[in-house]
Amino acid sequence: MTRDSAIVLLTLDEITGLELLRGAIPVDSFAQVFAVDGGSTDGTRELLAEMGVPVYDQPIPGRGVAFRVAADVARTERLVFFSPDGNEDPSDIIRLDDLLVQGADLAIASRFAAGASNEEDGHFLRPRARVNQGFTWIANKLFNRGPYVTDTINGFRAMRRQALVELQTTVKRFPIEYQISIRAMQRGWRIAELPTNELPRAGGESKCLSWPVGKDHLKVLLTELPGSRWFGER
Ligand SMILES: Nc1nc2c(ncn2[C@@H]2O[C@H](COP(=O)(O)OP(=O)(O)O)[C@@H](O)[C@H]2O)c(=O)[nH]1
Ligand SMILES: [Mg+2]
Repeated sequence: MTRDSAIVLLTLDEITGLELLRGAIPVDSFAQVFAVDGGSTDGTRELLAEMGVPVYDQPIPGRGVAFRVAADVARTERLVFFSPDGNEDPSDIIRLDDLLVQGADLAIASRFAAGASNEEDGHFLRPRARVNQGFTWIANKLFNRGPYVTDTINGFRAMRRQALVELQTTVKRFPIEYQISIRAMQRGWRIAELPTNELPRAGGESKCLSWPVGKDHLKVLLTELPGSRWFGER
């Protein structure tokens, strides 16, 4: 039986990862599978077409914009966002959807939960992981009244289509996930995490440049601050 859920592939020049993972994405279990593409020119779009996956364009680039396009075009109750760049383990796709079925409002594949691992494990300084965990700590302090969320930033996540619409997100680029996590916390939504193993990028390059993306996360923190525990009712 297919799930009332869609796999949303987020792509911007991910031909290598997509070729590697195409057989491992559980397309048959889901009612809908589609891609939102940020303007790939490396053959990603052609490969998606060959796989029979519809490709939707976005009016301007950015993952945040892609999330909203996905909410517009999906016909299912639930959405699982999967980025086929090699970092995310496709065997977690169904597990994330299951967390929603079990009652979570937001399901996040966590790179920092007990039993999880992230790309930088084994490195000495782990700068990216530390900055990630710093932003997560602040979000928990400012906005969370529920159990500690260990990864507020990872893009590998699932939620109901209607919940995404309700959050009225505004972020255009990478920190869309941070805004979603924060707004879910503000509303006291049930956030469930799944420990995941972050794998190495398959090919191509990360579009997530540390400094600009870090700055964008700070901006999200500032814009969401009026809804924090400091300003809101306690
Ligand atoms: N649809 C869409 N996908 C994007 C865009 N920017 C990045 N992505 C995809 O989002 C995923 C994560 O991006 P990546 O650069 O790997 O970030 P990192 O994993 O944080 O290093 C990849 O699958 C990218 O192809 C965009 O503007 N639109
Ligand atoms: Mg990646």
